[in-house]
Amino acid sequence: AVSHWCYESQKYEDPLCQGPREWYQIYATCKGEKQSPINIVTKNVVLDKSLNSLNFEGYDVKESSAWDIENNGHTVKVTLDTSAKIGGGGLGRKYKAAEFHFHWGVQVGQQYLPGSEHSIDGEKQAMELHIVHIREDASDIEAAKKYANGVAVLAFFIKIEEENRNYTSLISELENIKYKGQTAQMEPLPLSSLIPPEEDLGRYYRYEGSLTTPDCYEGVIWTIFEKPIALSLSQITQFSTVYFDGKNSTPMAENFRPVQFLNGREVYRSSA
Ligand code: SG7
Ligand code: ZN
Repeated sequence: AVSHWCYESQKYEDPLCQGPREWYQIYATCKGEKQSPINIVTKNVVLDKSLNSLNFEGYDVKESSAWDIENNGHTVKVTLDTSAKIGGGGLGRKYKAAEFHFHWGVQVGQQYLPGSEHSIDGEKQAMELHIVHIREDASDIEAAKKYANGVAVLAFFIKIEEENRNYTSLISELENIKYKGQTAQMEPLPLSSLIPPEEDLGRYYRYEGSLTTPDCYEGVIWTIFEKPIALSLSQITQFSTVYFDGKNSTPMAENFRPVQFLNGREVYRSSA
């Protein structure tokens, strides 16, 4: 069989799959010089006063058509109709929201081993939400990848705290997409309900990186917010009730790429 990419956590089940350290064998860009995720070392971060607050357009609006939520064998992903947009914040142009998905860790006994992709001063969080945006003039992600800076991802850490009722309906769909390739329809939510209130967003970090999955396209403007989203531990552990593949496969967990070298890149921070 043709080899396929996987996360380290899948290698027990599928020893021949290509883990993060081997992705480059099938996707050469994955060994590029501008890869993601990274560890953000706060003492090296450069304050950039031109990084003003982002403008969120349509983030408060509920999309008119149902959301498709999918288990794509790597994550849980919701496809968006690109009516929500971001601009400002030093982005240079507007980007429209195409999809969002999550990366998470694993529960071991009483502990939750964090599964965020980015880290700050070596510290990872339980989960990370990625809202993937594409250039306004691109028809889809594939078209956006033809440009430099074709994609802008907003990243939010998710911390173990109190229950977040805004996530109830999304998490309740997970039982309908247990296996790879399954999709379900759900009532749309305003994107703003899934992230911290705009007035609490505070500081963000900015750097130039890549997609964190193959093909590892380099041309992603990353924005990483310091202010985390809160979910309860029981909400977080429900993400691992879906599987990487079919019945009897490994529960989806630790679906993150390890941090990559900066290779001289600067990481900037906003003043707010
Ligand atoms: C997830 O992460 C998916 C991918 C996404 C990838 O595996 O949500 O999305 C699709 C459309 O399959 O890839 C092109 C793209 O957005 C990488 O996204 S990430 O760098 O934000 N983690
Ligand atoms: Zn992601």
